[in-house]
Amino acid sequence: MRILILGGDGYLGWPQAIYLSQKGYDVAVFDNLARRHFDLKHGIDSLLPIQSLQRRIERWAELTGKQITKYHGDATDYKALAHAFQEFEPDAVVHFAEQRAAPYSMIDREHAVYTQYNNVIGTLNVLYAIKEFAPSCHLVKLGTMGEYGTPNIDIEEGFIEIEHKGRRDVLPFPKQPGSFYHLSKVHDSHNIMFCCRIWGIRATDLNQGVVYGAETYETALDPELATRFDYDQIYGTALNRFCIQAATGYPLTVYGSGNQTRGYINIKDTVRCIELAIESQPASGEYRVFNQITEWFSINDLAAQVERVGTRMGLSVQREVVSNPRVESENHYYNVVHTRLLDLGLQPHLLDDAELESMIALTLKHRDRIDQRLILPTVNWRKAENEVAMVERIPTPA
Ligand code: NAD
Ligand code: USQ
Repeated sequence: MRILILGGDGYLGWPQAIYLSQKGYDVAVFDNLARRHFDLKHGIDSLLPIQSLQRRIERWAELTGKQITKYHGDATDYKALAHAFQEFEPDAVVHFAEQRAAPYSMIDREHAVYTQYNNVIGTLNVLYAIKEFAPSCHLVKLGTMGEYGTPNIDIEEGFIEIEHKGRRDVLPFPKQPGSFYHLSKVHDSHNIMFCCRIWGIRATDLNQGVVYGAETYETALDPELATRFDYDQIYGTALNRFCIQAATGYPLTVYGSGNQTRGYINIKDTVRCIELAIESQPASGEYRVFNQITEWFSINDLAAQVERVGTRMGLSVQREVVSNPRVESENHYYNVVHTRLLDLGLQPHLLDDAELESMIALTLKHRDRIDQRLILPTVNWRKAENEVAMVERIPTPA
């Protein structure tokens, strides 16, 4: 099968590309390098040194003899996307190519508009490209668990059966997202479901939880195959940040009460979930939703685990309560149905001490690259205009 990976230079897209290539799929990656531009502009960097996309692809070919096709393009540019679809003729397209940081989308109007334009228009273009050039191509789209928010009932897998005034229906699960970024995913989901209905497109919307981990089996084959590992206040996610904080003696940044609970998944499971989605193609016109998590934790649970493992490794790990910059429920019910990927054969890598130890050890190895000035959050959900300069003012690490 021919798989086109949009956003194939990112944290998840690159490991996905080499995972599928290793499995014998014919892979192409498409990316506008927006993340690399963001890093350059704001003086931030991945904890693990990463090679250019060109060099990564060359190194992969040197090591395995397998070729990956590269397209430099922007998903909001229909011509560029159309070219990739026409030339590569994908059987499935895996769509990672979005602005994915909630804090970024909450900086100010400009960043909110960029996020929603980039994500919603990019996805709309992908839907049109499938319709026009590859009508039987399966869209595997990265959604997010945050589309659902934190309702006081179990979160079902995309749909909920409702009885209302004596009548019954199965309807999309209510959405209560918590940032302009998470909202962009909700808008995408609606557009995808609509296009499945009107054009017969086949799609899988993967509502993925927070991903953690620095390596997959393929990226660990060679340092030049490493994927990015973000720890800054904009792109770094909770557990990844806690590991680098433990490694540098920075207090763990628990926002608010720390009782916020989220679904989590190891990056090694992400790549497998996408393969499972690709292998189990939906029918024409079918819109499927899978909840792509393997377990859930509160922020306090995560902090406690990092404290315990870090202390055992001889580190002095402390916790700091940071006034929550986000508007989010800090004490809430959380129970998520997530059986569809397990039914397809997912065997989860659950978070254990060995995994945490290897993440902390990896960050210790690259400790010199950590710039502590990037850690503390300055983007506040309550302000319409955060100082954009808060990112731009950060000096480039020496
Ligand atoms: P990332 O920022 O590391 O990678 C995204 C890639 O897409 C980048 O290489 C970027 O340059 C590219 N890109 C962005 N907009 C583009 C456009 N318009 N055209 C072409 N390329 C574009 O993010 P990631 O962590 O790899 O996330 C990938 C996807 O998975 C995103 O859609 C994200 O919302 C979703 N997701 C991520 C997580 C997580 O914890 N990382 C969790 C759930 C869902
Ligand atoms: N948090 C802390 N301390 C930190 C960072 C975060 O307490 O230093 C808290 C946040 O307040 C929030 C939770 O941790 O309650 C998760 O925040 P996060 O930054 O780890 O993740 P989030 O902003 O939700 O976004 C990430 C990815 C996004 C993906 C999403 C999955 O960046 O692309 O869509 O996880 S989900 O949350 O399930 O929607």
